[in-house]
Amino acid sequence: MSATLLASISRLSLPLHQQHQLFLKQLPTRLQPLSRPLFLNPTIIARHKHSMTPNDNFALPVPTKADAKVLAEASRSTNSTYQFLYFPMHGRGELTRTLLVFSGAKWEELPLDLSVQKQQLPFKLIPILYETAPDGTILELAESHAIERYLATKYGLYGSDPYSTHKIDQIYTSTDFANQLFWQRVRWAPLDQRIEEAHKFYDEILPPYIANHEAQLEKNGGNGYYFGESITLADLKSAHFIDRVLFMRPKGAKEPPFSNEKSPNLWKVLQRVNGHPAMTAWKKTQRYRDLDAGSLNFFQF
Ligand SMILES: N[C@@H](CCC(=O)N[C@@H](CS)C(=O)NCC(=O)O)C(=O)O
Repeated sequence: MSATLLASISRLSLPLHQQHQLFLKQLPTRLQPLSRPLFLNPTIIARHKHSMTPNDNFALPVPTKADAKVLAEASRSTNSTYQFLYFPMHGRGELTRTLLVFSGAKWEELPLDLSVQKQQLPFKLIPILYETAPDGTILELAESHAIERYLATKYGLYGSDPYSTHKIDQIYTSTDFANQLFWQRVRWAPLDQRIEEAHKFYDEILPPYIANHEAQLEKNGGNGYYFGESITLADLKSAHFIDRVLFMRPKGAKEPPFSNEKSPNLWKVLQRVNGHPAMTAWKKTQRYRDLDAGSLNFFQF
């Protein structure tokens, strides 16, 4: 038996978070620092194998082939169950997991092995969400933003008319733009430039973002919601962004300018979202902590 095979088998008998840590330790040093997007790095992908139990099989649900009416009907169900395929870290899966938690739906993670599963995925990328409606119809949902908007629509977090949906989408898109800059400039920065890049991000990118969003929130009375008196996709998106910027502060970097003093309205949004009972419970789970550890390890924070 080859040494590589032996190493893989012994890794599979470990709890998921330890498998992930081990996986990261085993990465060839030439791939570090991680300064290129994951999807450009097939060697990482091929080696990013892990499973929930040693006996997992990696077969994916088979989407139902049916006419549009049947699929449309299935998509209207608010009583569906879900299976989610993504890496054991937050990344592009974070908001989908949160939406599943908020919806109160039954959901689980699927074991991941892209070397087996990739070719079956519509865009050959994850995250992917499989929805099973009560009549057994299986829908395959791809592209993180499209999945998020789909779930938000289904569970009443995405406005009730085209204009209110558009207003929520403005916030979502504006925050997404800032978030993408955070990924490109800070998360993927070469390790020796990360603090400098983080400071530039805090000093140059965040102040106009904060000023604009504080003003938007002020229009709603500064009550900690972008719109009305309840959480929408806009609040979830911005709260996640702030949460990640605070969580993924490079060691040795100064504090990002998100606080009660520096961004009071955004801070309230963060408190509203993190203080929601579903979110509080989710953040306390071992799974959530494992995802935190997965993100920190993967990005070497
Ligand atoms: N636009 C896609 C991007 C998805 C994407 O880049 N996924 C990465 C992980 S975050 C992936 O699947 N990488 C695996 C690969 O490239 O083989 C989305 O938002 O869902």
